Parts: sequence; structure tokens; C-alpha cells
Amino acid sequence: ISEGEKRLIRWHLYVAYIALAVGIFFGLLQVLSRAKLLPPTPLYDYYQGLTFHGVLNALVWTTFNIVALLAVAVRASLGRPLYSPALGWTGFGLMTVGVAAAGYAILTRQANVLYTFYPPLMAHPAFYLGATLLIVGSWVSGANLILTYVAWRRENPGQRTPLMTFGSIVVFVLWYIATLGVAIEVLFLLLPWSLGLVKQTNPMLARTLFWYFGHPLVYFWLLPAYVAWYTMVPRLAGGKLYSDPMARLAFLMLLIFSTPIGLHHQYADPAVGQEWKLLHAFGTFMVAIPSLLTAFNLMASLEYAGRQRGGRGWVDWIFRLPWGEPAFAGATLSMIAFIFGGISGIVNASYNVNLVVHNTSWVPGHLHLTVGTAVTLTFMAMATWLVPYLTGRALWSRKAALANVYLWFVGVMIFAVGMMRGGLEGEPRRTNLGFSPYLLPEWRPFLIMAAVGGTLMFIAGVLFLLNMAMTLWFSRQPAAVEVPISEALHTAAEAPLAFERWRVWLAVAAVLIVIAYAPVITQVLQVSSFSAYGYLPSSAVPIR
Ligand code: HAS
Ligand code: HEM
Repeated sequence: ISEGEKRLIRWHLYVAYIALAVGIFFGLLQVLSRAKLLPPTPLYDYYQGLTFHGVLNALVWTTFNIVALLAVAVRASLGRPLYSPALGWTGFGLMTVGVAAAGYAILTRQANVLYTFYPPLMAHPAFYLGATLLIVGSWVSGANLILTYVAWRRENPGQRTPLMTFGSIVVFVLWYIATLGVAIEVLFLLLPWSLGLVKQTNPMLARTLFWYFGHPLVYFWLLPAYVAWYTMVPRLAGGKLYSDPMARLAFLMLLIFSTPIGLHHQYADPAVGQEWKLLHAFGTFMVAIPSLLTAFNLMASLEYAGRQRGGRGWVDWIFRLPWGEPAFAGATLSMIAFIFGGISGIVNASYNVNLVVHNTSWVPGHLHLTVGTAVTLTFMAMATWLVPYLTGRALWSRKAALANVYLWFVGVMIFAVGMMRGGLEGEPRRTNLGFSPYLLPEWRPFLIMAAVGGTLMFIAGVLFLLNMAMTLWFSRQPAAVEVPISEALHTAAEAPLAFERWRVWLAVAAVLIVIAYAPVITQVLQVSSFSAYGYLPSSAVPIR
């Protein structure tokens, strides 16, 4: 990998780390403020902070990390240079300008609309423009990886695609399909409305388009972590991936089932019929299956590694795994957190049970176990070899890295239990409970629990950022680090050739999307209308 490529990837990480730093700072303020542990000050606006928190953590930290990690994965597994440095830098430039534009709107309190930006709350046009540029930039960066793959395919006809690249290509194909929804929402509904070209909009149509995008978005976050779990962790553990073909099957199932299920975020919405919500509920159970396959495949891989290291009996192999190695430990703790993230997701997906947890703090409990830990902690863990790999310098502190991953895990388990138990008592999400007149006494212990867990996560995040900054700029000890690429027990040769017929999978995905969404969009257009004026978050008077 050339110096130029390393520089491009490092720049993605700089932006990701700045986003995480600001993002978790607001996370700490939120969790303290909800527990009444923060005095009121005009300097801190809860919804401005929550918008920064959602946007910077869930959209910026993730996207920049994903582009960086997958660029390394594709580059290393194909063993050929990335297609075009110019495309790579253009993608990075567009994404960064987008973040700056949206950041300006949030900083000046003109976009307190949260990371889901539901109308009729209206943001400054710079916010929507920024979101568009972030997405367009990621398209360009994704195109660079896909073109690298196409060039490799031409040079290596008939060869199986390495699993690392296979997973990475699925991530970006899924991303292109998903972002169509939000691109239509922003370009045709929100931007013209926020610019004043039209006065009224259709919130139900906007929400439906948003969640067409919003659910596959969560797999855009998750699948790069799966790439790491399948193709890097077995090697880090000193073993092999149990089954390469089963991993490919899981990626393909996620590709086709992740989009036609967005209505599970809208069970409580009007304008969509129950029959379609139920169909999407069944689809959601289908999309859990590849994650269950993943759980089985990874567990078998970890067991193989533990036994290779001398493990005997039913549980001894677990203790033989390299728990003192930060990259392995962080990624495996992420998997353990994801078991609970997955269970809570299945609770959410269960149509009638969802009515108990919807819009309560249960949902942020779920999302911090998934994107906030399964994904984030995996990225942190992978950074412990990735940053030394990119700089050629040793990790500044292995102890800090270990403290980082264990502390984050302990923190999130406490935080998530607090949030989720509180949610079951009716504790709402998206509310500055510390200043609300209706804080129920039974929520108190759970709010305190979440505050303790959230503070531990914050300390862990600071340790991570400190370790990365020191490694990037101050570590002097040279290190020769390689990308950990796992071998498999059941190899790619056992996978059906049909797995590489991308056109067929795209066609299947398209058919499922049409079945799941054509009647829904028609229905939404029939029963809702473009009649909502915009509101600024600061005022109950509509903007006419
Ligand atoms: Fe979700 C809401 C359903 C997965 C993120 N989700 C959210 C929101 C976010 C989010 C951000 O049905 C909030 C959106 C908002 O702001 O309103 N989610 C699911 C389901 C899954 C799921 C069924 N979610 C994710 C992932 C996310 C994510 C992944 C981010 C990365 N979610 C919902 C629903 C809602 C929702 C509803 C709406 C709630 C509402 O009412 O608003 C499934 O994909 C989960 C499947 C996962 C599993 C777990 C497999 C376990 C594995 C680990 C194995 C461990 C090993 C370790 C091997 C079945 C793979 C072994 C260790 C040793 C030591 C041996
Ligand atoms: C929401 C705390 C890290 C993504 C929240 C909420 C709290 C919180 C208390 C709920 C606010 C409310 O509903 O009123 C924290 C703390 C963190 C942390 C203490 C670590 C120090 C992260 C990370 C991510 C993330 C790493 C993603 C990568 C989100 C998202 C929401 C959220 C998407 C929902 C925002 C919304 O409802 O608009 N966080 N968080 N958080 N957090 Fe975090």
C-alpha cells in the first residue's frame, strides 16, 4: 500500500476521531442532564447537543471509518492499488465539506432537528445540503472501491473474490440502494421546502422515504464490523474462520433483506396500513437470520482458535483466547454486546411488543449496543492495528487500549440496562428529563445507572482518542504491522458460483423492494398530502 493511499486513509480517520470526540462529549452531557446531574446553563441546548450527538457519532464517525477500513480491506485482499487517488480524494473532500456545512447549521442553532431530521421540523438549507454532500461523497469513495474490484476481476477472471472484498462490495451496493430513499427525500422534499421554493411538505412521505433508507443504514454500519469479525478476528485469535461460504451467504441475505423492512420504525405511524407493517415485521425476522448464521459461524471460529491454543472441554477454550490483545478483545466484546443488541432488536421488531418500547429510552439502549458498541467498539479495536499500520509506528499504549475496550464494554452494559429498564417503565427518549416536570420517581435509579455507565463509556472514549492521537503524532517506535487476513476451514471454493452473480442478487433485491414499497408509497400518497408548514424547533407557530 503506497504512502499516498495511507495518507488518504489517515485523513478519513482524523475526521472520524474529531467527530467522535465532539459526539461523545454531548453524549456525556445528555446522560448527566437526563439524570438531573447537570445544572441548567444557556450555553447548553439539549436538542442542539442531541443533534450533534446523533449526526457526529452515527453518521460521521461511522461513515469516515467505514470508508477507511474498507479501503484497507479491499486494497489488502486484492493486492492491487486503489482505482483512482483522485476519486478517493474527491469523495473525502465532498464528505468533509458536507460535514462542515451541516456542522455550521447545527452550531448556529439553525438545525436542532436531530439525526433523523423529520419534517415538519425545519432546518437551515445548509444542513440538508451538508447531508447530501456527505452521501454523494460516500458514493464517490464507494465507486473507487467498486472500480478497484472491477479492475481486479478483469485481471483475474474466474477467481473467487476474497471474502474481505466480497463483504466490502456488499456494503457499498447496499449503500447505493439505501441512499436512493434519502436522496429523493432531501432533494425533492426537504431542500426546496427549506429554501422556501415550496411552502408545504408531506411529513408522512418524508418519514417513509427516510426509513426506506434508515434501516439498511444500520447494516451499512454493521457490515464493515462483520467484515472485521469474519476476516480479521479469527486471525487475531490465532485460528481460522469456520465457514467462508456461510459468511458469503449471510452477506447476500443482508443485502436482499435489509431494505424491504423499513416500516418496523413506523409501526406507530398513521398513513400506512397494518397489513404492510406486518409484512415488514416478517421481513425483519428474515433479516435477523443472517446475523444468527453469523453468531454460529463466529462462535465456531472462536472455539477452533481456543482449541488450537490448547483449550479443552466445554468452556476452557474461551479462557485460552487472547483476551490481553486489544484488537481481539475489543472485537469479541463487541460481539458479546451485539448478542443483547440483537435480542433487543427482535423485541423492537415484534409488532405489538414494539408499542411498549417505541419512543422510550429502551430504543437508545438498543442502539448503543448495536451502532454504539458492536460497530463503534469494533472500529476502536481495529484502530489498534490500523493506525500503526498506516503510520508505521507502534501503538502508543497497549494498556490504554485494553482499558479502553474493557471500560467501554462495562460502561455500555450498565448504560444500556439503565436505559432499557427505564424504558420499560415508560421513560421517554429524546427528552431532557432533568428539566421536565414529569420525572417519575421510579425512573431515578435507572437514570443514575445510565449516567454511571455513560460516564464510563465517555472515559473509555477519551482513552481511545488519546491513544490514537499519541500514536498518530507522537509515537516514535517503528512497527511493521500487517493487515490480519484470516484463512477459512471451509474455503471459498465450496461456495456456489451463483454467489458472485451480482446482477441476479441486485434483481432479487429490486423485486423485494418493489413488493414491499410500491403499495406503501401509493397508500401514503393517497391518504396524506403536502399540507404541512414548517416549524422551527424554537417556536410552536408554523412558518407560513
Ligand atoms: Fe435496530 C431501532 C430492529 C439491528 C440500530 N436500531 C434502531 C435504531 C437504531 C438501530 C440506530 O424493529 C433507532 C432509530 C431511531 O433513532 O429511531 N434492529 C432491529 C433488528 C435488528 C436490529 C430486528 N439496529 C440493528 C443494528 C443496528 C441498529 C445492527 C446498528 C448497527 N431496531 C429495530 C427496530 C427499531 C430499531 C424495530 C425501531 C424501534 C422503535 O420503535 O423506534 C437485527 O438485525 C438484530 C439481529 C442480531 C442478532 C444477534 C446476532 C449476534 C451476533 C454475535 C455473536 C457473538 C459471538 C461472541 C460469536 C440476531 C452475530 C461469542 C463470544 C465468546 C466469548 C465465545
Ligand atoms: C442517543 C449517551 C455514544 C449514537 C443518546 C442518548 C444518550 C446518549 C443519553 C439518549 C438521548 C435522548 O433520547 O434524550 C451516550 C453516551 C455515549 C454515547 C454517554 C458515550 C460516551 C454514542 C455512540 C453512538 C451514539 C458512540 C454511535 C456511534 C446515538 C444515537 C442516539 C443517541 C444515534 C439517538 C439520537 C436521537 O434520538 O436523535 N446517546 N451516547 N451514541 N446516541 Fe449516544
